[in-house]
Amino acid sequence: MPTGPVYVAYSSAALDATGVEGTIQAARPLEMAQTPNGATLEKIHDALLNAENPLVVAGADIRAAGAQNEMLELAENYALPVAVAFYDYGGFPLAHPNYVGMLDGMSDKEYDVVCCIGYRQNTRASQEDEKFTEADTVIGIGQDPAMMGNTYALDLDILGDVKHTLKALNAMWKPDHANLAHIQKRKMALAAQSEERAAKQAENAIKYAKDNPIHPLYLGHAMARNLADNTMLVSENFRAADHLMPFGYGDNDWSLVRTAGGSLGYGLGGAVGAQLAAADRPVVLSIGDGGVMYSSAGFWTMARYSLPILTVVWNNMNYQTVRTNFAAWGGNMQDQNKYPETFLGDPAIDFVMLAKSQGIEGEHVNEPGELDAALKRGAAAQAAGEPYLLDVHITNVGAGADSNWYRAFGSQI
Ligand SMILES: Cc1ncc(C[n+]2csc(CCOP(=O)(O)OP(=O)(O)O)c2C)c(N)n1
Repeated sequence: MPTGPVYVAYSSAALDATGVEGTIQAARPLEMAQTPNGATLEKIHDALLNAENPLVVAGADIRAAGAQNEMLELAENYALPVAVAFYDYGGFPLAHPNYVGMLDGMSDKEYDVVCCIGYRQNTRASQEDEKFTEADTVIGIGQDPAMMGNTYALDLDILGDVKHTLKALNAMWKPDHANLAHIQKRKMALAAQSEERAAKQAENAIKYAKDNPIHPLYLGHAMARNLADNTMLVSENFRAADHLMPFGYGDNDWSLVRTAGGSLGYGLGGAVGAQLAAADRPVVLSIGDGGVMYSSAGFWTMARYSLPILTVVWNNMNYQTVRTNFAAWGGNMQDQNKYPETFLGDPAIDFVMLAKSQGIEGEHVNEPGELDAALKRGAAAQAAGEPYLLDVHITNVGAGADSNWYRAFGSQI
């Protein structure tokens, strides 16, 4: 299945050539074989139906194939718990009862049947990354050979258009199956865990509402409730609160753009690209203060081309991810509560001025009580066709959150 973006390269000679005419021909996508092997489908159907403790991991191929409805039908019929890939919270509707979490944040061990759909089991090229070691049957379905290949062996697999495969699988479902006791039990367990997570999140939204400085989870909740329907969120914000955003498959739901890995620097360019590609959708850039500084020249591009992107800077004056990783490693840094090169204050960077210097209006948000109104102003500016920036001052959380030490030039720790 062809995917974008398309990279076009010209030789120097071609760039210098004059009077040359090229034609880009409009074409339909290549037709992909539609009929998966019946015997394999049969085995996948049996495995999913009879599993004691199944799990589906929903990856990028589902959206690439436009197979969201087929995915929902499969999950709902077979009462399958669905996890998403590494920080890929846009991979499945988060409010759906079958959603169970991000795979990297939960155990991958207690499942007997695991069905990976456009999901690669090994993303870090290390042995520790081997997943589902206790499963009897690991199934792989997907159309992207790069996603399916060069990873651990599969027991059952179909390389082919995800939409066709899921459609064929769904056709094997018989209404009677719904009466099976273990399917009903699975359904009830899924509804219960989903309600529990929603209740916990609602509780947190209230619990952190008054924290001052603003708690990052509270900022996440405030964004989810104040920003526009159908938002396309470009997230360069690893430890933030993407899991609280209303991502889903529906027209009013949000969708997520982020890298598959963890390299910083794509945020502003990614938001510019997203807005150019989806001119009629509200684009919000959710980015850490550290992340902004990798690509801050992109504000000028937003202003120059009137791209109505709302940027929310999660300003904790820290490389918090690095600090907490240092702490998790243990040793001297943790013992002394001193984390080199992670405190970004002194002087504090003023992101409102940074944006203003490039032609974008914005404001600081310091108080939790100001947050809703500020986000609404941001959304209104966006709706009026203007880029806008909110520099939201949030608190640090996790190990070393109280440390604002930094090493003087030339000194030892
Ligand atoms: C190009 C690149 N350089 C360095 C890193 C290492 N790194 C990972 S997270 C991070 C800090 C990000 O800080 P910020 O955007 O403020 O988010 P926070 O961790 O505070 O939530 C850094 C430097 C990286 N991921 N990519």
